Amino acid sequence: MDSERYNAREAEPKWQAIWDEKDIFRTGNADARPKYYVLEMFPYPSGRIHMGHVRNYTMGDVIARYKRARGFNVLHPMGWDAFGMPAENAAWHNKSHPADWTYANIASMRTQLKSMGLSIDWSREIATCDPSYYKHQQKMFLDFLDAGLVVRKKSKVNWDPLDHTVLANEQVIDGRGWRSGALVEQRELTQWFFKITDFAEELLGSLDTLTRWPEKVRLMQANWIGRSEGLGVRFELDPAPAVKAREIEVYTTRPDTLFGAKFLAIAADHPLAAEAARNDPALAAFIDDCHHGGTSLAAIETAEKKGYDTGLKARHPFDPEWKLPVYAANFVLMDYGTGAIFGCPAHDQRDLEFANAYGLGNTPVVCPPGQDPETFEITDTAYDGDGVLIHSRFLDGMSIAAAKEDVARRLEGRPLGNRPQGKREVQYRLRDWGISRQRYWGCPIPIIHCEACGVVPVPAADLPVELPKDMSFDEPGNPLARHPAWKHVTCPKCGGAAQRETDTMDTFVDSSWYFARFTDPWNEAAPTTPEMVEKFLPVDQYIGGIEHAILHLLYARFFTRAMQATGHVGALKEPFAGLFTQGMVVHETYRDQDGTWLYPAEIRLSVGSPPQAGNALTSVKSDGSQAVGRRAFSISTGGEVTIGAIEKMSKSKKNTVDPDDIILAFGADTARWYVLSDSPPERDVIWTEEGVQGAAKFVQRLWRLVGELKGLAAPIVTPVPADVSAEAAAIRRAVHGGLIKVEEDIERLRFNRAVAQIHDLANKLSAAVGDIETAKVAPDLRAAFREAADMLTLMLAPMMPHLAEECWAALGHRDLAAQAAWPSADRALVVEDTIAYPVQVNGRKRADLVVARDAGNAAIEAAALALEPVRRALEGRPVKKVIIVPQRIVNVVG
Ligand code: ANZ
Ligand code: ZN
Repeated sequence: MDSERYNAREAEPKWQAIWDEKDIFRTGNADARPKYYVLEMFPYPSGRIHMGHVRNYTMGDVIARYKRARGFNVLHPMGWDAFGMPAENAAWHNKSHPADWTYANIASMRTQLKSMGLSIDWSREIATCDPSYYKHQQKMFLDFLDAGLVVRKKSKVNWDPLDHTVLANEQVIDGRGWRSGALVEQRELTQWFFKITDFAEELLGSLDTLTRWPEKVRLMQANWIGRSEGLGVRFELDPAPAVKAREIEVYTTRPDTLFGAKFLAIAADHPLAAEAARNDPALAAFIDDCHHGGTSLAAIETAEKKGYDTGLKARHPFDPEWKLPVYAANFVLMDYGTGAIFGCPAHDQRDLEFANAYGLGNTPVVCPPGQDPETFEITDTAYDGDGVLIHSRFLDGMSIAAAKEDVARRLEGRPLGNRPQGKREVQYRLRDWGISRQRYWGCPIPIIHCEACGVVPVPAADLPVELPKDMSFDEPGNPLARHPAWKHVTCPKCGGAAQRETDTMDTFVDSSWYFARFTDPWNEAAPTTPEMVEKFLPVDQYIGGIEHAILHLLYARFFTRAMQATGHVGALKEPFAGLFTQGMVVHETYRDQDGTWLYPAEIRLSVGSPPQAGNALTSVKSDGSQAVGRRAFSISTGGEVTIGAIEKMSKSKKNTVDPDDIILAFGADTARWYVLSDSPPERDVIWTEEGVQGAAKFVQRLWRLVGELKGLAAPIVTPVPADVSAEAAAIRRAVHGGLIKVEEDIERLRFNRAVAQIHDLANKLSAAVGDIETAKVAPDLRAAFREAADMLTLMLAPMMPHLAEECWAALGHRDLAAQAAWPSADRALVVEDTIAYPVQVNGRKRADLVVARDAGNAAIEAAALALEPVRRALEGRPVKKVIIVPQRIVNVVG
């Protein structure tokens, strides 16, 4: 065995077929063992898997295999997030049908994933574009509607006038549609919304319970939900002929700065602005102008601050003689707070930019610590830090908190009309989730519009509302709305002619509950089987990219609550108990003399040190030339190629490697091993040719080592005798010590360290094997080698499952490594039998003392005093006292 090379290309498909045939990764819903649910974010079927998938799914698979070996009933399913724009775009370009395109992609990606040797229960596979999946989603939509969790309302959307479609905020680039390039308009459309805001407080509060989530992700969600505590303040308006209203209500989180107010501003869509614009064409034009450009917060925040003076005047709440101008302004959003603000330029950057543009001045009212109130000035940068109130009459000298409280109390206690002038309020940035998309390739919204009856839900018995197959994609806009027949139906209520809703659901809806469907994907009658949801959920370990930190993870948390309210998930609250966000796979870039990008497969490298992993992107110089003496040449022309920066693998820069090529050349185990090694899993890992070669070599080395161990080993099931020689004890200590560390590292998802432990153990065992003369291996040593070979193989198994099977079989086992129990480490073996004490003389450390762990105090004292450095330090003085702190330290007082 030790002379042959391990042939991954033969071994891997062989073992995959055996696992398949024995169906060993199927998870029993009736299995009574404790469950463990490990899930990687399911892929979009784009056509081919990429290295990011390889890393993601390998991590999940290591956990799945490890937990299975530890006796858990592991659920490790896979599915496809299969609706979405790319299929429709492909249909547009290739005249193919989105369904054909999608299912063909799924088939090839499934084959690819299988070639990685993932331990997945494929019997639970789901595709969100399948009517057998989306029918349940439609049912839940109707249940949510019944429960008041779905509403239909008007909202502002990004409208692309050329493509006739709504665009997501991400699809608006510099105010233009990403595909058409047309200037985007804001339109009011009636859309369907999920009422995620009903759960704002709950979604925020429960973040504290997610102790196994990255702090960063919890913070991002908290900011997104954006709870703010402030005051609603009503300002009296001077009577003006143009408008009927006599007041404006603003929302402020800084009532303490009221004496620094310089203006009021209302949103362009504020009813007052519309009213004032009736007699003011210039204001009307300004409002119209505000409707161009995106609706996203980012778009608004970066836009130049523009306003228009409405001519209205508002009275300061604490000084009726003090009149503030009222502007319509582009940076005030209608759907936050009251759609109106008072502007305090000294302490708010947006207000300052605005005031500087319109010559409104500023008065600082909070003085930073250490500044002189007489001279403190604001010019270009607003001050939003802590300090003491100044220029603020009765608030002068107060802290910000005290001033806020004082203003709130005064305004709450004072009527304006028949209500108090101020009211404490809590606001959230979170908005209801608009799910309507004017697209074909999504889950149809199960609604019928009838002239007589209005909005009518599709009866549950008529679900699914299936997408029509005969489609044409040759015009822009929503293909479903153009279909000649599909939308025409009879009203389920009155039997009259009616029309289907032609919008489909946002694809984020599809991914908001798939993890629950996996617990019982066979249930045809209902979306879930609540007992199974309660049995398997929450997901114990969820793994995916940080890019989903907010949307997907927040939507899924909302959906779980909505499903709970409608009886679909039992008592489940949070879907994901543990979350891990993995880093990217990055690679050098290559360019030839003409500046054309080249694939790694198109170049040949000359020797030199490859870039080091660890802190990937940050450690690379701006030109990317971090590696030393390394040169690259084009294989086709032989010309030298410039090695560029290390970046996220992307098709545009051609710095990708194809998982298929890697698996074909080196085997899946090598690819798996490599993506786990080198970098902590949350950091980026640099893919290099040298690195993958190194991993491939290590596979061969392990194979040889197990062969050598086998040559020296006792037959199977030879227990190691209780009393063994020092040599055998050392081997056992290395193996059991390594096992304990690998265990800890996998439990804590420190896969790179688990890999390093196995390297370390392999070195120790190679050394032990090298020292042996085969002829005279004593029985205890043979037993220790047997144990070492078996345990090393099982330790490898979660990471390199195919190699492990091959070794396991070669070692004479009849069962599968994938089904073997995790070896149990004997901790007693690892405890060293000696211990080192630092020895201090009068408080200064003078020496180290190595004694037997079980040495008594008298023996320790005698040994310590006999040490040469200790005697020297005592300089002949008598010893007054020796204090021994067991297992810790020896103190000599002299
Ligand atoms: C006066 C003030 C003075 C403000 C100051 C800030 C600093 P958060 O924390 O996000 O809730 N604001 C209120 N409604 C707005 C809207 N519809 N569009 C744009 N801005 C709006 O922010 C609340 C603050 O954002 C409010 O407090 C208000 O400006 C502004 F030194 O009021 B503040
Ligand atoms: Zn009707």
